Amino acid sequence: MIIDHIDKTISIKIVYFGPALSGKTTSIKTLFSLFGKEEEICSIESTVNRTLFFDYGIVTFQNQEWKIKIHIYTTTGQDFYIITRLITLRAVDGLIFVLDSQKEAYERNIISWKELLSYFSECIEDIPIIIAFNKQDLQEKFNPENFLNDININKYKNIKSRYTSAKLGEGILDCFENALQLILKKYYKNRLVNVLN
Ligand SMILES: Nc1nc2c(ncn2[C@@H]2O[C@H](COP(=O)(O)OP(=O)(O)OP(=O)(O)O)[C@@H](O)[C@H]2O)c(=O)[nH]1
Ligand SMILES: [Mg+2]
Repeated sequence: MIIDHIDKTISIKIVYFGPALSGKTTSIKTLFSLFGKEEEICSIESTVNRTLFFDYGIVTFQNQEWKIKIHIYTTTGQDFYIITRLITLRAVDGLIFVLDSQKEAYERNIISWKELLSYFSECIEDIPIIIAFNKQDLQEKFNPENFLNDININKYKNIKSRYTSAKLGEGILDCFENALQLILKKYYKNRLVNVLN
C-alpha cells in the first residue's frame, strides 16, 4: 500500500492467484464489467486466450478528500511462465485465491496453494486472502471443507472463503469487497498500534 499525502491518494494492489484455468481472468473481467470498465483491462494473452504474463486494471474510488486506487492483477496459471508469477506478486496487499471447484482439479488447487505459500513462507499470515471456490455452476464439485481442512485453515486468521461463478458473475463483487475490507481493516489496526506506541 502506498499513501501519498500530497496527492491524497491511497494505492492498493490486489492479485488474483490460482491454478491453470481456474477462472482468474474471467473473475477480473466480470469485476470490471460490473464497474462498467471492461475495456480498461490490459491482458497479455496467447492466441488461445491463455494468460501469458498477467491481466491488469485499475479501479478508483473517491470521496471528497481521498482517492483509493486499486491496482488489480491476475497471475498466469501456465507453469511455463512460472517466473512471471513471483514478479506479479511483488508488494501485494491482498490476494484472491481463485480455485477450480471441480473434483478433477482438486490436486491442482492444492499444488497451487503450496506454491503460493512457498513465495511468502511465514509472512503469508500478514496478507489478507479470500479463497474463491469458483465454478460453482458446474456439477461434480469437491467438498470445500475438505480443501479448507487440507490447508489447515484454522491456523490462519487472515483467510476467508467465498463461493463464485465467474462466468455467471456470481459472488465476484462480494469477494472483491471482502478482500478490500480485510486490507483496510489491517491498515487501520496497524495505524492504531503505531499511534499507541
Ligand atoms: N462453468 C464455468 N466456467 C468458468 C468459470 N470461470 C471460468 N470459467 C471457464 O474456465 C476457462 C478458463 O478461464 P480463465 O478465466 O481464462 O482462467 P485463468 O485462471 O485465467 O486461466 P490461465 O490464465 O490460463 O491460468 C474458460 O473457458 C472460462 O470460460 C465459472 O465460474 N464457471
Ligand atoms: Mg488468465
